[in-house]
Amino acid sequence: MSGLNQLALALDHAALTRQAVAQLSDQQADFDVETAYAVQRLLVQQRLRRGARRVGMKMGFTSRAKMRQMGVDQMIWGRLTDDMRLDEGGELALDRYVHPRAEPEIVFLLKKPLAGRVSAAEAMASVEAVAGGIEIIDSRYRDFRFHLADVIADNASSSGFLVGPLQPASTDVANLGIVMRVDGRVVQAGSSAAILGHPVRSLVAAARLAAEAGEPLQPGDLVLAGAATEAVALRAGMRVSAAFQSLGAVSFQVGGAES
Ligand code: OOG
Ligand code: MG
Repeated sequence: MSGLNQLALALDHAALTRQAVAQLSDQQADFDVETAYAVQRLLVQQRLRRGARRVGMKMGFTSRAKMRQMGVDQMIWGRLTDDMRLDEGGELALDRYVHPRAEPEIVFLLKKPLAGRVSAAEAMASVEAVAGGIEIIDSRYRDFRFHLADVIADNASSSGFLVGPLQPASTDVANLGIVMRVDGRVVQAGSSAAILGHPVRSLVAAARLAAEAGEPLQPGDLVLAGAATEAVALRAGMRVSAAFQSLGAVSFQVGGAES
């Protein structure tokens, strides 16, 4: 366990100091997915010890666009904590990250526990509200490059998130147009259908994976279903927005114009 803790501490340190590190799989030949999730758990435990609170989970690589962009072909998940949440319309401090990117997300807010193998109907019955959102991802690895196990250990690149206006759970999220803009210019466009064919399938998978990890989804948890489009690299001064058909829009400003 202490070896895994060392790896978790190295990633935690990288995040705190904004200094990218080498991929763990470069240092350990047998670094596999199971080991990587154990490291992720220890990494997030560090943050919980510093006072952060668990608020849900994020799914990753649930769309072809994301898999293609990052060269990874398997679904992954990570843990969300309250200190990762940014205010809608607020400012992102660029110097808190290594090389952050933004991507549009469909967000589920749960009103009931959801655990194990559930149907899409059961999953939707546990949803309190849905929303459009933006995830800030930031790899702690050099050049934002990694193999599957590396990104899992790094909490699936998760770094921040914004949640747009909450909409009734009855809102149909099957095939919603999504447009991401930087300074008013369209930089990504897609459909929520790109997320496993329907974002609820991501919630179904989240329920199973969270239960398998012994941390079943709870009322009040947020679940990010995974981006439907590629992520966009953030630069000082950018105004980033994501508009979702039926769900409304969410935006933020990239601050910290360093010279
Ligand atoms: C990993 C995170 C993937 C998504 O929405 O697919 C993800 C990464 O791209 O670095 O959050
Ligand atoms: Mg994401």
